[in-house]
Parts: sequence; C-alpha cells; structure tokens
Amino acid sequence: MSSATAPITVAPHCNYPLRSEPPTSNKHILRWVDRIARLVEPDRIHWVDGSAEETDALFDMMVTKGQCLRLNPEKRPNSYLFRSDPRDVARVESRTFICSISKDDAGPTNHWLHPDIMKRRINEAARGCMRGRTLYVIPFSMGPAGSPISRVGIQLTDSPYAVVSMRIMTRVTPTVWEIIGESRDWVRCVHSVLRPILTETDDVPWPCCPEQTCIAHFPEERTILSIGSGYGGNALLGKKCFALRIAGTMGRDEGWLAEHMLILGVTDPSGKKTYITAAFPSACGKTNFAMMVPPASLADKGWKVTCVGDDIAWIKPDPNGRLRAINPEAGFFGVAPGTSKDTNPMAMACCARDTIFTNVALTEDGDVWWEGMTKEPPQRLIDWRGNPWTPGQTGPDGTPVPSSHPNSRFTAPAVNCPTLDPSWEDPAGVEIGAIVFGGRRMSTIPLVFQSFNWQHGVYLGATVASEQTAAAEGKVGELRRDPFAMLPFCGYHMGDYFRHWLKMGKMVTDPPRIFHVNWFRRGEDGSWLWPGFGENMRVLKWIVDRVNGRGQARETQLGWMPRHDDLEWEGLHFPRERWDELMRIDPETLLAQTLGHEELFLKLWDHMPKELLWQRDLLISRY
Ligand code: SAT
Ligand code: MN
Repeated sequence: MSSATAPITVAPHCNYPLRSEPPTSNKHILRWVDRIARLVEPDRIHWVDGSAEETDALFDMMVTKGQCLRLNPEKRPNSYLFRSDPRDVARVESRTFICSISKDDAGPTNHWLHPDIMKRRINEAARGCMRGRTLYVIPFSMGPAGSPISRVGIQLTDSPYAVVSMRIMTRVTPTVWEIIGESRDWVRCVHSVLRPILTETDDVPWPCCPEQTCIAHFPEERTILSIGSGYGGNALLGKKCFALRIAGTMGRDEGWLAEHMLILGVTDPSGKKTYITAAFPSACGKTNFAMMVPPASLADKGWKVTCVGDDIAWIKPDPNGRLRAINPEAGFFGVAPGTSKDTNPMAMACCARDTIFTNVALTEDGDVWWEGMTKEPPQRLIDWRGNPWTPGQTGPDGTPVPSSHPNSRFTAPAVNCPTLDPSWEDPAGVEIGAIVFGGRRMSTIPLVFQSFNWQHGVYLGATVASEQTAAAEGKVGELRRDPFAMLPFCGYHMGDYFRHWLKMGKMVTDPPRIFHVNWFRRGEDGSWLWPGFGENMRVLKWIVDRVNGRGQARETQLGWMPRHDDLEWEGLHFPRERWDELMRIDPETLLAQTLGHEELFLKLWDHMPKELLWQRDLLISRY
C-alpha cells in the first residue's frame, strides 16, 4: 500500500492534515482495508476521526470543487446544499440484494444472488474505481458508543458526502477502534460511487454510475458492498443496510429485533412516561409523528411528547421481562417537502443549522426552500437541478414542476431537536409500552384499533399495507403490502421474520400492547376525515391510557376500538357523524382485503408460521 503513505492536504487553502496513518493496529482491519485498496487503487487513504476540523476541511474541499454550496451562515449556520445527479435520487430496491449462501434464506421478497457471483461482479466493476481519488475509512457506532445494545461498523467510501453525512447520522469516533480492539467484530461496509464514464476526475458535482448501481448484503459475513449510487440509504451504509438488513439477521440469531420504527415518549399529567415505537412505510409521516407537538388543550393538561428516534429501533428483552429499545442513529434523514412550521416545527428547528440539504431549492438570499415550507413560494428560486425556477412553472407536458425533488432530504443532528428525550442516549434503552403499526390507506381502515393479543398484533404488523410514496422508485399511489414496513429492509426470509416476532412475544413476561393506526382515511367526497399532525395526540393519549389500564374500548371484528367518548375532544370540534365515518367497519370490503393477505401468505407459504394462518381464520370468522 505504498500509495497510502504520502502526506495529504484537502484543499490548497485548508491546512487540516488528512491522515494516512492507520489509528489501529488490528491486523484484520489493516488486511481488509489493504485488500480493498488493492482492488480500487485510491491515490490516498484517509482514516476519518469525526472531528469538527476534519468535517470543515471536507466541506471546504467540496465547496471548492463545486460539489456543494455553503448556505448563508446568517440564515442557516454551518449548513450546505447538495444537488444529486437526477438519476440518483432515492433508494434503488430493484438493485438491492440479499446474498445469503442459500437462496431460501433470502426468501421471495428479496432479490438474491449467490455471494460468490455477486462479489465477482462487484469486484469487476470496482477494479481501479478510486484511481486519482481518496478512500475514506469511517469508524462508526450504531447506538451510543460502548452500549451493550450498540454495534460498530467501518465504512470504506470514496464519497466525501457520505463521510459528512455518516458523521451526522451515526457516531463517528476513534473510540470505535478501541471497541473493536484486536477482534473481528465489526460490520464491513464498502461503498463506491464508481467512476463516472468519460470523466477523468471526480470534479463532477455528483459522481455516480446509475447503470451499475448495486447494493449487496452478505448476512453470513456481516458485510455490505454498495456501488454506483451516492444517495441516502444506498450510500450511508449504517442506516438501512446495516441498522435494518444486517442487524435484523444479527437479531434473529441473538434474540432481538431491528425494526423500521420511530421511538417516542409520552408523558401524562401524572408525570408517568410511556415509550412507544411505531412502524410506518417510508415517508408516511414518521418523522412528524416522532416529533409531534400536542395541541394546546392537551399540553395545558400536562401531556408531553419527546423524541428518541424517527426511523430505526433496536429492541431487546431486558432481565425484567420487558422490551427495551435504542435508536441506533444520531441524526434525522428527513423528507423535506411538506415540512413546515405548521406540520413539524420540531423538524424545522432540527434543520435550522448544522444541516446537509440534498435536492431542495435555493433562495436568492442563500437559504433553502421546498414545496410546503411556506404557503407562498418565493418569487425566484434555483431549483434542485440548479435551474432558475418561478412559482407555477410547468414542464413540457404542462404539468407543474416542483422546485425541490419529492424525495429531497435534510440530514440533521438529533441534538438539534428541541423535544429530544433526555434518555435518548441511555445505553440501556427505554422500556416499550406500546407498538403501533400504520400505513397510508385512503379507504377501509379505521383511525385506530388495538390488537386482542401479541399474536394478533403480529398479524397486524404482517399485513401492513400502504399507498406508494416517492422514497423509492415505483408507481406513486399503488397499494403495496409492506409487512412491518420492512418489505425493502428485511435481510432474511419474511416468513422466518414473522416467526421471530412471535417468538419475541414469548421471550418477555410483559409484552407491549400492539395498535394499528391510519391517519389517511378519506370521506366520500375525497377529503381527509382526520386532521392528523398534532391532533394525532388524541389517539396517542388513548393508546397510553389503554397501556396503563385506564382507556375504554369496545370489541369489534378488527380489535378493540375507542368510542367517540373515549377520546379527549377538548379544543377540537369533531362531530360524531364524522367519527362514525372515520371508524366505520365494512365487513364486505374488509373480507375482500383479506384476499390481499392471502396473496402475501401464499408467497411465503413454506416458511409461514401457523399462528398467523390461524389469526387469519379467526379474523374471517369474526365478520
Ligand atoms: O434513503 S433512505 O433509505 O435512507 C430513506 C428512506 O428511503 O426511507
Ligand atoms: Mn425509513
């Protein structure tokens, strides 16, 4: 690795020395980095330390190269705007693979390729791909460094954008070298944007190779190889790749859960706090829910919501027979459009500073804007592709062109969140009282109901469905079954995953209560029946009351449902007729929907736990 020894500087005007000397003597790590470096042939290797000086130097370099813009420090201190290649704007599920040794372990909901074949393909694509550029080595911890629930990883990448993003989203710290010590116990993450064809240097604003994009997971080796894309979950390998797909496999083997769930705390007027995790498919308002601000009428009575995490929960049984959860992340990778002082004031506070924006619009005074941020759009913007934009602009086919990409994002540190829960970094995690599942459903599914028991709750999780959004490629609006909101993130056979969930209920003596919510039901006239956002607190209050043995409910075919009187209505006029429409159960439509469950179950048939088939029969028998 002779090329790795020359001293390095980032930009001419920047004197922060990039380190090429490894800060660890672990021979497994050194050999692994050396092996990858021989394949990708970088000009230099930089061992990331996560310091502020290093980050500043990287931003300086990217600003100089025209890869990002520094926003007006008076409007957005310490914040930057990136514009991605328009072909690289979301996760790419069609190119995401679980490369377990046996195809059967990946199951029918994942793309699979034999690990040897996949590695050969990726090696071919990656040979010499980092020539002329820097290979960054990022040590990171998912969860508080040193917590027994946390796990560490090392990401190799040629994307400085990935480095600065990982520093917000995970704990990038030299402590990771101490945690690993001389062991082999870390998750191996290798990422390259590859070499854009016909480009001699990486001075293109957003290097990527969409035609070669491939995100491959090797669960047996705890390894992730990702090439071609620089965006979100494709490139920040600590997030969906590690914290869900690989950690899910670890959890299956070790007796815990890695879930696509937010975690929030609800404090009631007596001061008791109940923690809740909730799973919704991508871009279904999870971040809004996690940072909810209760309406004044409830806040005045002492109801309070605090945020532990907005996307991922690692859940483990504790010695007292309860489930406890940590948020393995350290930041929020939130969808920007639709976020405003009205819809999510806490998220607006999160991204007020120290934030990376991707694919949003730029204002004339060097700040950012996106659809929905304010009622009136600014008169002149530079859109996410870097072109001038004015309100009402339409494309060649006459349809409106948004200034920001629908999947544009803010990457903001968790500590910016004004309602961050004081226990968010508790190494022991927080005790979970309730688990909530939900989807975006225009019809049929009522606002809220509670499962009869754990197994019924697992059935509710297994049959979650949602109308498609822009977070992944696919047709917007189509109903897609998304078990536990984990369809794109389950790293092994979905039927085995259901079985693991059933088993987890038996591993604890006091399992959380399980609920299903739907904020998105529409009336006959097509308008939303439920106001959503802060008003969801009324549903949350009922859930917390149920968990603590106070809330009233009636038994229905679907589960336990609140009556109009069982919710707190002070401060909101919500007529009983509207409530009846919102909560209506139409046995015929619901029965027809069960056929959709059947379709999924048949697909997973040879791994389907019998308990869920019986749950389906019980459901049918109740109609
Ligand atoms: O791009 S991410 O996978 O990190 C976000 C999402 O799609 O949910
Ligand atoms: Mn997500």
